[in-house]
Parts: sequence; structure tokens; C-alpha cells
Amino acid sequence: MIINLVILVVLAIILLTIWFNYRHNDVKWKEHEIDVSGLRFPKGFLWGAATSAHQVEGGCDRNDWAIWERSYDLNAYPRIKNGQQSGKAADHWNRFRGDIDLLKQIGANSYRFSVEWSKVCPQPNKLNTSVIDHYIDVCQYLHHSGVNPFVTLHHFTIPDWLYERGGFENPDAIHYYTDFVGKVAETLGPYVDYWATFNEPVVYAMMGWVFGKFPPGKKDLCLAARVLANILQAHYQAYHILHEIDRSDADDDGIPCKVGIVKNIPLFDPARKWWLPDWIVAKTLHRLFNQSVLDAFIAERFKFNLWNVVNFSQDIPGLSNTLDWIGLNYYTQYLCRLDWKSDYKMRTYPNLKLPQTDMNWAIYPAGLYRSLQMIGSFGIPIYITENGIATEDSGLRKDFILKHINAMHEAMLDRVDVRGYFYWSLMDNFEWAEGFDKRFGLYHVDYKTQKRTLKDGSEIYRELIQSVQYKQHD
Ligand code: GCO
Repeated sequence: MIINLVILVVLAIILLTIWFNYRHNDVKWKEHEIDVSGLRFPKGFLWGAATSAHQVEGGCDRNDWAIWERSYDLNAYPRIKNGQQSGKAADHWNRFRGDIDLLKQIGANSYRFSVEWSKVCPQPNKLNTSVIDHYIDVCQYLHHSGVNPFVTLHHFTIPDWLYERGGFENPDAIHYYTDFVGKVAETLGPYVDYWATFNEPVVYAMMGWVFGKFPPGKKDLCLAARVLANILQAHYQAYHILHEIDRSDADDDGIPCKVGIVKNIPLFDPARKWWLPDWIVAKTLHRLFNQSVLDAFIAERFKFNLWNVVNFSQDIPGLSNTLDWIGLNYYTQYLCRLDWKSDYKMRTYPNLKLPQTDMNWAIYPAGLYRSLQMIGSFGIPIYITENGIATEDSGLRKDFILKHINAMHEAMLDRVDVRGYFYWSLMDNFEWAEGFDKRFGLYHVDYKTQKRTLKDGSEIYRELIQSVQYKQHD
């Protein structure tokens, strides 16, 4: 009897492992034979670069990050590498015209940037009109340059007064956020059609409430779940507010307002494909990081579960009708294994057989194809809102750009509806807890002089934008 049971269990394990391997979608194509001039894109495809206010503007001294950058952990180490502070950053606040010219020089037709909540609302429900005037200037200069604005409303930072009130842990944040969104929609609506409500909610919640690397530096999965649920509620409300207020069609395409959310999709794969526990870890992390939020937009219920640590479920009625598009940030793949000594018994690490970026992220272009396939099932337009590399190596940057754009093109050939690609980032900037040392920019920034220089490895992006062909009809 016992022997039969053991045989049955072993058989089940083998069959399940075979099934996972069979279903695993590992794509391959000839990456070394990419012919840029052979790539075809739909007319109106958006080519651009992305930034976020805190990382580039400078003078963001009234938000949670300003507090975080000046604080220390329990071992008296500064929160940011080498005790760096964002300070003037890339001085984009003052240099935005020159920076938009840089976008033009590479042939981009769109720019993803964020408005800094703490500058727009220095106090609860108060609008700083001179700050809004600044963003209107940015939008007008973009318009004059033929560059489409793509505005992110929350890119990781919150005002210091909201931080003191518990940030997104506190459901009051929903009301403060939607008040801010309404004010921005009223003032920038005439210039902007594309709105991203939140950037990478899961990264935000994990880094701030699980890994303790971003403010508020907590380690509590249950709080992370609460933060995410509040963010999804806030997204739902912001979607309707934006549609109600922004009725002016800035780019003359007949649609005045297009609202989406930006989701980072890291790929989680088993370190050992023949070992079922690694598959289970990979699937568990995928469910936690990727599916939890994506599924909420289908099921109208946000579920966040991990072993017996967190078991969260909240209905969000109406959520399924609140995406006009979805933004994909794609950077890398993680290999996963069961590890009794690690937190939550799971360990992830980069595939060292692949080339690595300065962030120690493995370069895995096929992952872009796979994540596009994954969100392609939503059946709504997709924008790649971030994809890029931190490296000092020109060859690696060139290769990265070429292979990822090729992977995107492959997905489009397989009928995934991609409408735009934004390289992260336009220029070097403040990489959060990593400080200024990790250089993602297309343009190198000399922080002493603020001089920008196009990197050799970025030339390919300019060449590509200028040489790809456009389809007349789909
Ligand atoms: C994020 C953000 C960006 C980062 C970029 C590189 O994903 O953390 O959207 O602000 O700078 O992704 O890490």
C-alpha cells in the first residue's frame, strides 16, 4: 500500500515536472542576424525615452525620498549607496528645453516623464500654480517640438506631509492622490492625452514594505498587500477622474484621454528545470509579483498570498474597465530555487551564463518577448514604458537595445499589439537606493558641469528610429 502511494507521488512529481517543462515558453531566434532596416512598425508608433521627476529634476526636497536620503539604517549605514543624495540630480527642472532637444536629436516622437506630487501639492489639497506653470511650459515645448507627452502621475515619491500620515498604508492616501490627479488633469489635460496612474506598484510595495530598501523601509508582507490594494483603488478612481476632466484631444487622434498603469514584469524561471520545488518557487514568485496585480484587473479582486505569511483578498468592483492601455517595464529574468535558509524559503539570482548589466541583472531579450505575450492576452494596446541598461560598456548597450527592440518586433509579428517603446532613460540619473553610479542614460551626464553627451552605444537607437520602415496598413 505504502509502496503504491510512493510510486504514485513520484509519478505525479515527474508528470508535473514534464508538464511545466512542456508548457515553458523558451523562445529563441537568430539574434546575431538582426537587420534593422528589415523591421516594420505600424504608422504612429511611439519612439521615446523615459525619466521620472525625482530622478532627474533636482530640488525634490519635500518628498519621502528627501527624508529617506538623509536617514540611516539600524546599523548606522546611509540608506543610499555612499550616502549620496539626489540634490540637483540632472537639473532637468532648469534644462528641460535642452533635454527635449536631445530627444529630438535621436528622432524620438514621445517623452515619458512624471510630475512631482510634492511640488504640485506642497500641502494637502493645495496647488502650487507656479509648479503647474512649469509643467505647462514643458508640455508646450514638447508640443512645439512635435513630441508627445506621456505623463506618469505617481513614480515612487509621495509628499512629505503624506509620508507623515503613513503614505499608501493609509486609505486616506487614495483621496489625497485623486485630489492631486484632478488638479493635474484640469491644468495639463489640454496638452496631455496619455496618463499613467502608477509606475510599478509591485516594485514600489516590495521595495518599501518587504525588502526595506525604499521608504518607509518596512518588512511586512501584509502591509505591502494593503498598500497595493489602496493603490489599485486609487487607480480605479483616478481612471474615472481623468476621463471626466480631460476632454481635450491634444494629439488630434480623436481620443482625448488614454489611461493606463505601468507594470514591471520580471521573469521568474526555475534554476533547475528538472527539480519540481524550483518550479514551485518560480510560479509562486510569478504569482506574487506579476499575476496578483494583473489578475486583479480581470477578476476585480486583488489576491495576495504567500504560504502562511500573507493571505489577502479584497474586491475592487469595476476595476476591469479601467485600462485603456498597459505599460510594460522589462529589464531581466531571475532564476529561482527552493532554499531553506532564505527568507520565505526562496532564493533568486541572475543567470550567470548570460551577460550582466551593472545592476547585476542578466541580459535576456527573449524575456521581453515572453512578457509581451503574457500581457498581450489583455487585448489592449501595450506600450513598453521602460527598457534599458545600466552599463559603462558601449558594445553592451548597443547590443541590448538592438536585441530588445528585435524581441519586441518578434512579438509584434506574433500579433501582440505594441504601440510604443520608451528607452529607460533619456539621460543618466539618480537610481534610487543605488545613487548616481548606475548609468542607464542614452546620454551621459557629467554631474559637475551637467553636460550631456550621446553615448556611443546609444547611436544605434537613433539609427534604428530613423531607418525602420512603417507599414501603410495593418
Ligand atoms: C524602476 C523605475 C525606474 C528605475 C529603472 C531602473 O523600475 O525602478 O521605474 O525609476 O530607475 O527601472 O531601475
